[in-house]
Amino acid sequence: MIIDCAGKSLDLSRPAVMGVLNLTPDSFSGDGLLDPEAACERALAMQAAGAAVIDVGGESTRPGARRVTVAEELRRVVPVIERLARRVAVPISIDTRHGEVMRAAVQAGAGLINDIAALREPGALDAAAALGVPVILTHMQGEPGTMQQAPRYDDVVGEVMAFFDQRMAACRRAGIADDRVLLDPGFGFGKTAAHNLALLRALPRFAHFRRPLAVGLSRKSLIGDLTGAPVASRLGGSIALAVLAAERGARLLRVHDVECTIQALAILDAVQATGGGASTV
Ligand code: PT1
Repeated sequence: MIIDCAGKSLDLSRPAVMGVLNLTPDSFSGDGLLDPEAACERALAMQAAGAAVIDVGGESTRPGARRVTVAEELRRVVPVIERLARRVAVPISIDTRHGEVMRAAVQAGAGLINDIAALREPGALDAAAALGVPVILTHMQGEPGTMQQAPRYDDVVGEVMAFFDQRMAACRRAGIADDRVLLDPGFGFGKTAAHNLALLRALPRFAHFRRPLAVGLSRKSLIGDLTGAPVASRLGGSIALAVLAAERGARLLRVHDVECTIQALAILDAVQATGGGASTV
């Protein structure tokens, strides 16, 4: 399964890694960057480590994060995307909820839209339809500012699946065909640890949609909930979750620690024996 990202290919026939490039001073993971040159160096390092996509974001969406203005978001992401488009070979995705930022980012060289609001913000659906690039639709209950106050579901897996049906239908009506869509259950977006674990266990059921599954688990509070580890010490949990998600069918893993995740996925690939090598012994 190869996804065309405005002329650059993203091969999802096996699990691939999306490297996080935060351009926010308030990133939850503590790696937020603002200087465009430093951001570009970091993107090149993630590409060299094996990232198949670089995900550029100018607005933090971690629990409790505050909105920034569209002007501020544009100021953070556009100069970096322009630079990356010239220097990075892999596709660039834009992590935004705002149609105006999607348009400017794709104009600057982004080839994939990563929207944690699943194109529900005013103008986002039309912008994505007009831009013609693939879109990641993520499930979120509530808003980043308040989503972790009291997440509640009768059936978290069923409700996320119903949400995907609704959003894919909205996309189709707007002119975004199914083959441009990736789906993401939105770990940590209005979910307790029990909800996140239920979704992880149920990931194989999402094959029902016949679309590539993206997941973001890296350094999230789920790991803190399960282990007590603070955000700066969650590499082990992040790797475990990446492998467990890939084993259950996730094809795009959004991570901070690209090199370690690629190494872990190589082990999974060998054990699953899809890569030749030891498989014929
Ligand atoms: C994600 C994701 C994302 N996560 C996609 N994009 C974030 N497609 C940003 C916590 O519980 O999962 N998928 N873009 C970051 N958001 C969070 C959410 C960060 C929850 C931290 C937590 O700690």
